[in-house]
Amino acid sequence: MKLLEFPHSHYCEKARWALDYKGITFEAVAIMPGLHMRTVRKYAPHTYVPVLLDNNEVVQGSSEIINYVEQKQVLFPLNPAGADELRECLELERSMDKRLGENIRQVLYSRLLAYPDFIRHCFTHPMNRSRQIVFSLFYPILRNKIYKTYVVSSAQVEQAKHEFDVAVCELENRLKQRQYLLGEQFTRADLSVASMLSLLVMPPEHPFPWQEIPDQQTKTFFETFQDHPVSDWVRKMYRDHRLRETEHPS
Ligand SMILES: N[C@@H](CCC(=O)N[C@@H](CS)C(=O)NCC(=O)O)C(=O)O
Repeated sequence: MKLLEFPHSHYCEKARWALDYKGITFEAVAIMPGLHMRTVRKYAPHTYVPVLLDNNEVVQGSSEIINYVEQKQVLFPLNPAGADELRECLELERSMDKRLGENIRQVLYSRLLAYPDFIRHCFTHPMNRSRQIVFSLFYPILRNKIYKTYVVSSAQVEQAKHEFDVAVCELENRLKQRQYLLGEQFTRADLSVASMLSLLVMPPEHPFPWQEIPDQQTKTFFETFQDHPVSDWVRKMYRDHRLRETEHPS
């Protein structure tokens, strides 16, 4: 089984975590941004990753990958048992993927695209040297494209920051009296939310080697978030549930 990915993407982390949690062995394959469109479109209708390739099956998107592994491996369920809880869980996942995931991506790219070496590391650290050189050569074009797609304007970045803060505040309130987002058990909602916030918190169990943040404003934003109760919760989710395949109780 192969997972086509951008290593630092929080949506890819969500898919990796689900696969690891289920004890499913897979090979993560980092693909070149820009050229990824052709690679991914060979298999799937849209251009985004993660994409899971399992013999003839192609599954695109982090939530779809969770649906797929949930059917393939019924042990260690990520869906809650009841129909109402499942509905609520899926809605929370969908909403937080957008409100946390899309907004934090916009905020981070708005600052970090100015640091080519840092961005090269994010996309290409598992690739060989020649592919890293290709990345650097094409970076000016790629930077433009990422900016237009994900950053857009400083007004929209401000809006993204606001929406992100509101979503985090909601999570903080929700987690005041409980350990998990729904019920008494770890579910895909916890896995998704913790993944969406993983870049900010960088728990030690996260498999991506993050480099020192090169931008002071972003660094301060990261530092401020470290003491947040939601950060503590993300660290706990990773500590307790980010099992690797080899660590799974059989
Ligand atoms: N809804 C999708 C979103 C995935 C997504 O936005 N992936 C981004 C990387 S963070 C991507 O591949 N962008 C490139 C593209 O869309 O061509 C999911 O949950 O997997």
